[in-house]
Amino acid sequence: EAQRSLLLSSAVRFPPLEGARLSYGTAGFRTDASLLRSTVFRAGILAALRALKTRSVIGLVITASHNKVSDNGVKIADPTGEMLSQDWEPFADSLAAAPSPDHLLKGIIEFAEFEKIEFDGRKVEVLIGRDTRPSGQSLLEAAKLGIGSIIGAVAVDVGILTTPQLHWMVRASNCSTQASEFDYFEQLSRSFRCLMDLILGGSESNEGNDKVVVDGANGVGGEKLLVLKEMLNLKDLEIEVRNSGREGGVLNEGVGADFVQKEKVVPSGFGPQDVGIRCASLDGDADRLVYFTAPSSSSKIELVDGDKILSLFAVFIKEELSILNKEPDASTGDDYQCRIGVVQTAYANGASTDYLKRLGLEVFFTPTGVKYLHQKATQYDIGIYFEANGHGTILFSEPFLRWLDAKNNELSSVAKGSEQQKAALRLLAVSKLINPAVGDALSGMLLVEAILRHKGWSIHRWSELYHDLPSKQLKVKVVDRTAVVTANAETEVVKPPSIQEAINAETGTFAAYDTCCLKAKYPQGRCFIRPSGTEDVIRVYAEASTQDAADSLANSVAKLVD
Ligand code: NG1
Ligand code: ZN
Repeated sequence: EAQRSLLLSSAVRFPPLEGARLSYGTAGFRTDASLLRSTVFRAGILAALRALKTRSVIGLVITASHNKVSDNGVKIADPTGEMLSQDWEPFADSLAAAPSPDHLLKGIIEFAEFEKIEFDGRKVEVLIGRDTRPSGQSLLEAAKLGIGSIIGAVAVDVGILTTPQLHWMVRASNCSTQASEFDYFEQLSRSFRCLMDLILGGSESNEGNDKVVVDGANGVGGEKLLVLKEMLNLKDLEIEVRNSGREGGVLNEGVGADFVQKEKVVPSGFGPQDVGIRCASLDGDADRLVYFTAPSSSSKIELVDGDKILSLFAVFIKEELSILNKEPDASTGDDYQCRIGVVQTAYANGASTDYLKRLGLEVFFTPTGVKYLHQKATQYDIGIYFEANGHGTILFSEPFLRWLDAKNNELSSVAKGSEQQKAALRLLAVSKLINPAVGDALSGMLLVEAILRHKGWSIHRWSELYHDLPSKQLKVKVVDRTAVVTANAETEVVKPPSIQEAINAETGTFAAYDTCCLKAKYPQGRCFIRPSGTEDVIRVYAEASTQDAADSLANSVAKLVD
């Protein structure tokens, strides 16, 4: 009874949205910030219920990532730091859509009964983090009230954080006592220094390569990177941060990883003075990372995207594993069949997939959205996943890490200081450096920097791993994006039925007997469409052997959608 009246009294303060119906999409609820208060309040309730159900610390993140500064969003992190379990998403949608406080209350009671959630007053915590958006403060208050309206749930404001920091803290809170932001920085800097100590001896000279300039998207990432830099106190790597937000630029406007990856031009604040220098760009909440170099003449940058970061990680891990398994004299006999898997989406450049398969790796495709990639990656001993846009990480299975630890212990008595033991130590350091909860631009960047140093590679050498097929992305505004339904990791449209045929005809995917006499319309052409999970648009992706062909394929398919 007390629970009912508490809920009703706060719910009346957050009237539901008229008209706009939000759904818990690729990355939670996202829309114009002015429309979000009621949804964030309800997301607070959802997070509190999730905490009661799991009896664990849950996270609530207020961010709209790479979207414009006037947007905002809210998503929930589960006890492991992963995205909210998908079986709760329909409930999230119905909470957000409840037309009145009474409906809201009824929905909550029914769901709580169904999920056997007990309101026994035992204390559970929800950590709330937010990005630098000005709307964050008022949405934070709404989230707190939502959480506070569930008896037993306690809101903990952990301040302005990168999205991956919050996910990391939730995970850490549930398995250790060291779960503060300081502990996050400590862990990253300790494991990075450890990795650097293990590679410095063997690396070639790195002259001219000891600097990286980072675009912080005028968001939270630049500021946090400056803190990390202080803690790292590096002598052999200079990190310069631009667009940290201190200079007054607008979040994600002409800056940031999404802009750089989609437009393929330098972010503002970068220019001819940076030719030849390794540059990186974070997105607004620092869960995406891309690298690039500034062009000397043309306006297009050399882009090193998520696919190439994935490829670099895969090359490195594969090499370390083979060093670890290949020294017969020091071998301790107990081999472990380590399954490495790579997870991509349809947006992965075709050239990257070819390259990864040539390396002998198993490549798996999931729909867009890290919740799908992450889940698949957990099925391997070492699962490496990345979206082309730069969101990704590496997951290590518990059994593999236990084996690696034991192997390292054995090697330290029979082959101390050998390359084989160093390989074990390097892999262990990587597992501590990389964020196990979610893609993290800061930890990802440190790993890239360590691997480049280890291999003595410039960004150009890295970029030459393979050549991207030219590609083009467009978005088409539509009234109802849910009218398009896809299958096969989004590579095929199943509804409306005629569209896929039209796309095939446009791409030149003919029946086999045609190919001897007809030239394919677009050599190496590939094109797919899908509804965005974060915007009211249908996205079109095309790739082909030339930029003109990719542009024209994307344009003609976009016309089919309109
Ligand atoms: P949508 O709007 O569903 O395409 C975008 C990205 C996703 C993911 C989410 C979350 C592309 C093509 N899509 O999703 O990969 O990062 O935003 O931020 O980049
Ligand atoms: Zn992001």
